[in-house]
Amino acid sequence: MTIHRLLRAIIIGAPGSGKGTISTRIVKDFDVKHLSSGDLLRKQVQEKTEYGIQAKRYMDTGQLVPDQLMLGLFMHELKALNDHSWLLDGFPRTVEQAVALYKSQDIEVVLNLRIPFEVIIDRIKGRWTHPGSGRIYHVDFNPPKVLFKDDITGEPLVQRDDDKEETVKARLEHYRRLTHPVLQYFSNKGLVEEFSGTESNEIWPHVHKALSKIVVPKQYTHYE
Ligand code: G5P
Ligand code: MG
Repeated sequence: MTIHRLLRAIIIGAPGSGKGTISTRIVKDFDVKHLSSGDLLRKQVQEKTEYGIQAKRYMDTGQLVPDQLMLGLFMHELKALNDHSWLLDGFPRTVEQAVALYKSQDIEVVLNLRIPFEVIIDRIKGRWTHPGSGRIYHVDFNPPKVLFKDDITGEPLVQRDDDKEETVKARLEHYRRLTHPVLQYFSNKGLVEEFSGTESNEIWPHVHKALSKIVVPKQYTHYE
């Protein structure tokens, strides 16, 4: 008999490193809920909530949203996933966020995607997203079946407001300055697994293997 464990995982990487892309594959193969801080914020912006109105001006210039705002929003959403396995994408992004999370949750693994910065700008230029679901496409790497239309709903795809080249450069700089220390923090606790490469397809089997050591993939649980 297989013992079911809850997975508590974090995926970290620079803007455009493939966090969303790899997360989609993890959710497909493992019984885990994906919580993306960027998707959560974009939903608040779209719905013009108080959080969304405050967050938008930071997001549009590539800055991080202040910790207090982010912690209030994200930790509330996380509470709703108490009985589930989860994968956090884009959170924590500062040491203050990491400390708050670590104090309240048992983290099992931090997946760090190490992609050369040169590759990133090109990836982001070609990204199109479906705002309703957060589904991600890329004109070459992962094109939609019909150009600029979501595969599932047929609704129009959009480019993110913060995907302009200047804003991407600012996001990369904030990543370097504020998120590298988060990796150091988790590294000191022995939680970080590194995945280096230039292609998500090349990185994915290694991520799959690392997670399979912690929890059983979906396809195997069917036969119990
Ligand atoms: P987000 O939304 O967390 P970022 O900047 O961390 O945004 P982003 O841009 O969402 O990260 P990603 O998820 O790492 O990137 O990458 P992705 O979308 O999967 O892949 C990028 C593109 O490359 C896609 O088109 C994909 O199809 C393509 N691609 C993937 N793999 C390959 C490949 O192998 N080859 C090729 N050719 N293409 C590929 O945060 C946004 C903002 O929200 C705020 C901040 O303002 C932030 O800037 N925010 C926070 N602020 C404070 N604290 C937090 N915790 C915050 N979280 C978000
Ligand atoms: Mg993303």
